[in-house]
Amino acid sequence: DYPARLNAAVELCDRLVEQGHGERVALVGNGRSRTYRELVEWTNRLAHALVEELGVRPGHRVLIRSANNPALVACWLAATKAGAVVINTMPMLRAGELARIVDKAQVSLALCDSRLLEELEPCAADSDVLKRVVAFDGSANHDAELDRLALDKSASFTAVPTAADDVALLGFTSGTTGKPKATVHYHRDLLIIADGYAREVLRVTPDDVFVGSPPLAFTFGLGGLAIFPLRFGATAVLLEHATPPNMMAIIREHRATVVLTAPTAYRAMLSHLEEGPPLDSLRVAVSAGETLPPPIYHDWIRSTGTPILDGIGATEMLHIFISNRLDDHRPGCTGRPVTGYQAKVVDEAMRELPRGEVGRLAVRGPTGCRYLADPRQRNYVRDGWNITGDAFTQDDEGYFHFAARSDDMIVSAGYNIAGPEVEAALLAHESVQECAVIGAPNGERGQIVEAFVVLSPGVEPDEDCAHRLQEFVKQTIAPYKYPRSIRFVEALPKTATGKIQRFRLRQEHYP
Ligand code: 3SK
Repeated sequence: DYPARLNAAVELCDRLVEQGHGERVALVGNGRSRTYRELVEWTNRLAHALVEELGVRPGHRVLIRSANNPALVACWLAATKAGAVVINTMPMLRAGELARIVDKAQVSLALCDSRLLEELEPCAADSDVLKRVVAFDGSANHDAELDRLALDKSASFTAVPTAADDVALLGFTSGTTGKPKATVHYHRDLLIIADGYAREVLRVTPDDVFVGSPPLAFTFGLGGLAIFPLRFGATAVLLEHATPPNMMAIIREHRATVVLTAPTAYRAMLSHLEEGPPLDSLRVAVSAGETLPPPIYHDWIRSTGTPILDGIGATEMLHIFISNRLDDHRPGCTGRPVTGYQAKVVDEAMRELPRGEVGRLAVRGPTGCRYLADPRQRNYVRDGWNITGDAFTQDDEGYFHFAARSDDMIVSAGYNIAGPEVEAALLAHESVQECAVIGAPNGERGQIVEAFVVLSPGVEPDEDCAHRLQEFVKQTIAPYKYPRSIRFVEALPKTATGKIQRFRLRQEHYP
């Protein structure tokens, strides 16, 4: 239950000071720590600058462009306090991609880390809607335009008393298909994901220290590295370059308790684990974005002694809606719905399938799914259920198991083969660093399983190796699933958030 009027930014910083957390560290990044009290004062000065100097009014769309750092969080909270609708964007986006976002979201003001102006300025020059780009200093020196505008402003600010269901955030998703959609989220939604998933599944307390790799521009990162710690008076350590070695260094230095990242990064961390002291401050690892292969699940628990919780989320739903639990986690299993969410496995006609059968995963819950002015709403949302792009099964005990992205299901000689299952089998081989499996057209079998494999350092990409991997897969899963074709590649195509884009492999190799 939330009051009819609430401003999420107030609940995520001012409220914590009222609750006595004022002197606790809220954010660490770029060599500095900020307490909750400092964060409130910082966001209030910025909010004054936004309203008084830059003319921000409730409902205005404000784009933020930055890597993960405290200044980004401060700008997001300040714009939210001013009643604006925020669009956080990935630092690696190019002018053309930014232009599509500006246009779709009707962005009138952009706040940009001064180191990232290059791609945004041409986009603003060509835009009819984007009136102003204002730089802030993400590196904590505070000498960019926005910092100067905020400098002499009051440290108190009365936040706009937004309604709980006023729009606070637009999350852009390209999914794995490459056609971006904007998803609409209310002030209330930002609190629901903390009061649901973070409280129930992660059991966050003020003593927690969060670290991780997802960009704050991706709602996985915004939730996991800003909303969750701030809601509970905990600490977030923000890294502009969250490589696996950097994350490990931060876990050790700041005694981090919660880490959030994707399976590939866990795999990389595991391979460096021996090189330093144990990661013994951790109490939980969150894996999402891609399904967690069982070998990584087992190795992580064996090597660190901490649970690794696989879960599935979506920008459409804001955050994770099915998850394993601290006291109930299983390999190769995505878990059960987070309280407040319902999930089912359906066929094309939205009929619920019997347990054990593979179908489309549908989810509904308090945080989604609403697309901004997009005719695809009709395809993806039916009777309030969001039809995800994933194929799942539900077992007799009610647990959900990932089968494939719906478009990753391979049909070969009448067999339905889930590409990710073959990937998991390949990944269990020490020679395989990363891989992606697609269906390749084949005259005889309709499709054959084809694997694109990035080999571990030092392994020769020859026929012998391909043969070894094929035999290994046949020994691991049903032999008909083995990759009849293996291509060795240097890297795999990925989205900005690190999801493997199998559709691009299909397009490139089988146009
Ligand atoms: O897995 C995802 O794609 C995701 C998206 C948004 C929020 C959280 C997650 C895990």
